[in-house]
Amino acid sequence: MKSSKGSHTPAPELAPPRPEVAELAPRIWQVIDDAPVVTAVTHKDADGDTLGSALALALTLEPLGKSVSVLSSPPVPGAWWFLPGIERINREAPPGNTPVFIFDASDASRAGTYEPVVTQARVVVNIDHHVSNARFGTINLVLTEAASTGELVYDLLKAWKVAIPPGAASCLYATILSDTGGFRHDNTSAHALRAAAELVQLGADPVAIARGLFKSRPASSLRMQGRILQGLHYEFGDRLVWGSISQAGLRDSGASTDQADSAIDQLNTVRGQELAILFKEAGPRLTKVSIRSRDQVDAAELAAKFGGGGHRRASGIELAMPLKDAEATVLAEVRARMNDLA
Ligand SMILES: [Mn+2]
Repeated sequence: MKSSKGSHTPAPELAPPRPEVAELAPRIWQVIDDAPVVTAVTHKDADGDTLGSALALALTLEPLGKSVSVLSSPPVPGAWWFLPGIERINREAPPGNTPVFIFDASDASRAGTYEPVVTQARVVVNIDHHVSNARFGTINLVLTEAASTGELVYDLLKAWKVAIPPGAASCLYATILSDTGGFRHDNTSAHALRAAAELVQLGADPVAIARGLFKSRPASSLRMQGRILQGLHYEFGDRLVWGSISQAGLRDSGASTDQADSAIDQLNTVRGQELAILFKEAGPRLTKVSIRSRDQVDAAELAAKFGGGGHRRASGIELAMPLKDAEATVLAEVRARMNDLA
């Protein structure tokens, strides 16, 4: 038995990485083995998953003597200020001829401004969990059962048997917390929960990440939400809940249109509810519509009727119409469907 010097914390027992990841891991390591500089690219309109994945790679590889340039198409949303390492985003100009990792992006165009960095790279490692991923990389680590792309990055780091610093663990934990909506969406799996627990063992700070994700909204968001909630309409015995926010309403509450995006989740909290719909006036002739459904209505199919898209339980539409016309158009279709439900 080894003698312990001072306080010795035993290394935590970690579950093995997914076999699919373990199989690809040596090939991916080969790509960066003798590269002093690696580039990590996020998708545009960056979210917690793409940023957390890229930053975790950077924070893990740098102590191993590699320099990692993290690129994210501007403007990078300010909401992610709390992620460890966020200050390093876009600090350097895109370096030429390095291996490129891209995270949570279904195709190269999702890199936005940095699309050429991806398309012109010699080697691209594409790590993602979207069903729609186009397998555009030299190496494609794409597993749709992963709750977040960061979960795959975590498996990769485990397969490489590299030390994961606490900051990287926090970034990876944030990818899981944000992509599962705080462990509420239907991608909340035992694997995701186990990974989250392990990341906390490795030093991730769940309080700081939860505070950053859920307790750091500007007060104007709450004021705007108050206006939306006050004006809600309840139909079909509360099974349909809908509301809207006008440009004037946004101005009065001091909120921006993108702050309205999270309000839909407040509408989708009523017991026995089937559909939540939020109409946002984005301009005199432009209305953005957010849809959330539970079981009976396919939100993706409903949105597709109006040229929109998304998932079964969450979708969106952009209508080239004034707010009132957009409400009337979408609600006519919605009410017909609600009438058809049992
Ligand atoms: Mn994701």
